[in-house]
Amino acid sequence: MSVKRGYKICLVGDMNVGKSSIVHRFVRNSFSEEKTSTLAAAFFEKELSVNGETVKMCIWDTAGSEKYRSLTPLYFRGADGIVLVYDITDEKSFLNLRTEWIPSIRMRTDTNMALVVVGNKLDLEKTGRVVPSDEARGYADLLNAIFFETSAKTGENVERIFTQLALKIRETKPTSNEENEFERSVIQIPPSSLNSDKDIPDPSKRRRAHSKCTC
Ligand SMILES: Nc1nc2c(ncn2[C@@H]2O[C@H](COP(=O)(O)OP(=O)(O)OP(=O)(O)O)[C@@H](O)[C@H]2O)c(=O)[nH]1
Ligand SMILES: [Mg+2]
Repeated sequence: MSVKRGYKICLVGDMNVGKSSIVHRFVRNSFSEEKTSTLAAAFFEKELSVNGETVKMCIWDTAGSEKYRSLTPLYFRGADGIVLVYDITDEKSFLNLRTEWIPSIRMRTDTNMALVVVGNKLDLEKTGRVVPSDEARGYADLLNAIFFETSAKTGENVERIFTQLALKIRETKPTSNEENEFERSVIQIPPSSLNSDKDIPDPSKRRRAHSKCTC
């Protein structure tokens, strides 16, 4: 089956909410209890079959750390879909979607951006939940976003984030990222930012390294 579309997806949210764990579960079907904070961003690819069509998901897993906050928009600009992650056991991470992440996204992307709100660490529901499902679902509805609660630890609902997002992108952008739109979403990092931290990956170089990616 040939790959026809590539969708650029970006995960954002506070530190430790489980963005990398969600991506690792989705791409490698693995999970680690260890805390390994992402430096700036990490890139992953995975093909998905959506309604009989193969779609390549090109995923930027960004860092939640304040240190990299000013760089995150460089990764979600030009994205086809954004996954906003909070931790159901950490109220601040949910409040920050409203006060920080959504305003930052709204300032820099078009209002039709396909969004998913994800409450992660569902396996801790019985002992640690502080964000009620209804409240988070209500907020997602206001944003016209898809809503899931997930556990990267058990894998619950993780794949559904990406399949539902791919379907939503296809509905809203039926011709998004065909081969001839390859250059559309090249990310430019200002040289001044690159000089400030050697750990920061240059997304445009990364894209060249993954030259088969169509997004
Ligand atoms: N119980 C439980 N722990 C999780 C889950 N997802 C992630 N964790 C743990 O939460 C911690 C942080 O996970 P990460 O995936 O590194 O979080 P992150 O959002 O990528 O963090 P930054 O890269 O710093 O922004 C790790 O110790 C994970 O093992 C989950 O679904 N359930
Ligand atoms: Mg991470």
